[in-house]
Amino acid sequence: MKIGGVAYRTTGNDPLWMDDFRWSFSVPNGDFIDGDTGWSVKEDGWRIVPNGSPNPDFSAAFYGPTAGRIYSDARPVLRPGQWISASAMVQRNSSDSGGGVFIHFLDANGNGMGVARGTMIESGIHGMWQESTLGPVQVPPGAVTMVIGGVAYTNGDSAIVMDRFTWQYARDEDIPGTPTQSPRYNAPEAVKTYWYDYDAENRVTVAHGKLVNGQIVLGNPDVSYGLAYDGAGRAVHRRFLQGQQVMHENRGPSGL
Ligand SMILES: [Ca+2]
Repeated sequence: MKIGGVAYRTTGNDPLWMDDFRWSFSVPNGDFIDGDTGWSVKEDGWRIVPNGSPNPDFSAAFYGPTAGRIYSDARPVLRPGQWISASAMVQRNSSDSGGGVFIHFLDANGNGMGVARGTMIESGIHGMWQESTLGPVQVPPGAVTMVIGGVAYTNGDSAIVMDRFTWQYARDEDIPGTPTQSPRYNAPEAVKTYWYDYDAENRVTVAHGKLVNGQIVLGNPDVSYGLAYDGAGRAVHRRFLQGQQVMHENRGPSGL
């Protein structure tokens, strides 16, 4: 698909501005259409349950008794300084209950680097779907990935139901001219999966790699690269992935 803007003017010289075009896409199984998959971590009281019209598939439901969170398994790669938005639908079915979307930002070791909270849905007609929205918020320094989830509380009379988790962030697919099939930025990726390889002199030869068939190979090009050294121990050759292809880059001794 394409996104664009249309404008018209009939008089005057003042400019008409458009900016910040965005579109949302689903968190992997963010609508629970595949059932209880992709949401491994659930605090007590959360279950993936069948849900009726107008949402004839599964939803995440929190039965209480107090408060709890559910977390998506997806770990997209983020770019420093980029802006993130997210949303989720919330259905309240009793008083004294609420629910909303949140995002936790993580560094390369899985440590929390910040939390962004969406609007809490805490009022309105029982049974009506309402949208909890988050952001735009900027990725905090040091964060390389994020976790999306839902938080809910209820007095226990009936469940808070959440569904249709979406987010917005820049991916390779969004850059004109790059392959659109790549799932790299939307594939579930576990925290702490980066692998490093070293040569006999304990110098890094693969950074932020991944383990494939027992071998440490290049991973996501945003963070992963390989290095080779000259006789003086200077890193003079760098390689990284572009799509599925390994790219090579020779640098002078002062180039790295
Ligand atoms: Ca659903």
